[in-house]
Amino acid sequence: MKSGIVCLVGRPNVGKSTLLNNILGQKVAITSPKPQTTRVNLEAVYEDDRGQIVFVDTPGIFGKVVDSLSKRINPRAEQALSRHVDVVIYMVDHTREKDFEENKAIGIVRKIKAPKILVINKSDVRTPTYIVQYKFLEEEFDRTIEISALHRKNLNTLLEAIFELLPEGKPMVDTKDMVQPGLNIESKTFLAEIIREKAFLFLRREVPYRVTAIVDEVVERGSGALYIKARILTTEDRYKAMIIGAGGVMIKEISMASRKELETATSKKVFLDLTVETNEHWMDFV
Ligand SMILES: Nc1nc2c(ncn2[C@@H]2O[C@H](COP(=O)(O)OP(=O)(O)OP(=O)(O)O)[C@@H](O)[C@H]2O)c(=O)[nH]1
Ligand SMILES: [Mg+2]
Repeated sequence: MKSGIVCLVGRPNVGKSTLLNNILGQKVAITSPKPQTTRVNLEAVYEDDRGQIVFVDTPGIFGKVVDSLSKRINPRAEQALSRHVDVVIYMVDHTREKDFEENKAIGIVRKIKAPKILVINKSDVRTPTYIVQYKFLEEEFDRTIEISALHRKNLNTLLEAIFELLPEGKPMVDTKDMVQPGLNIESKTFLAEIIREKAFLFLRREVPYRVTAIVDEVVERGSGALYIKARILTTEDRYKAMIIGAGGVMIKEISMASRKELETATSKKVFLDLTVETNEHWMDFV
């Protein structure tokens, strides 16, 4: 059987986390239309009768590192690649021009010796397209595959290619005792990520980059329902006011959307107690 570590890298927003979720057939990573949604390297295990793949989803490689959050996040893709990796998936979005940021990401990938697959994502979108700019990269890669991560197009072809390039070996992770699909994060962190995804969705401009979410308590009530106590942390009082919104409309929207998805994720009825707090140091713990 085949087994190994497959690292997903690329610019922000190309669809890395969407691909991971749709290969696993289960949401493990949050996604959003805003760049730098993923903040930490996330591992998740895929298994079938061909073997086992440990996928590592990484934060998008940002061109201009301006604020302290992206300074912390940006080196993480490179850190994931500096560990042992069996196959690198370099994902590009053909609907965006190949610019300075892309070249920076390519420079990082070029240094890696492992077999590489160029994945051209968002094939469901016809225009605009800059696919010609990306086709030039083909010769540097072992395979080039066009997919639509969102619409699950060509994912089997991609999996075939990954298994071909992976070495023969024993499974690296014992998923028997783990909650499928063998995520490397705790369940409270996973639930907090769902809340952060909804904050990302509703908040505008720089505010999504000034927030994080923490789950403090998960208690199962007698009725089988879950009581979840969580906080959204932000750096300044003025952001706190925006997150709460006039008459509390914004926090209500974030809470409602979060609760709905927390119920799907846990298959339980959820009571969510969500508050907003100013804490200028939260970035130190991300
Ligand atoms: N049309 C289309 N949109 C896609 C496709 N794949 C992903 N997207 C969208 O692209 C946006 C970014 O997706 P993510 O999966 O969060 O991207 P990412 O590469 O993980 O981004 P970072 O975590 O910020 O690095 C989301 O709005 C997705 O719905 C696709 O195949 N087609
Ligand atoms: Mg992501």
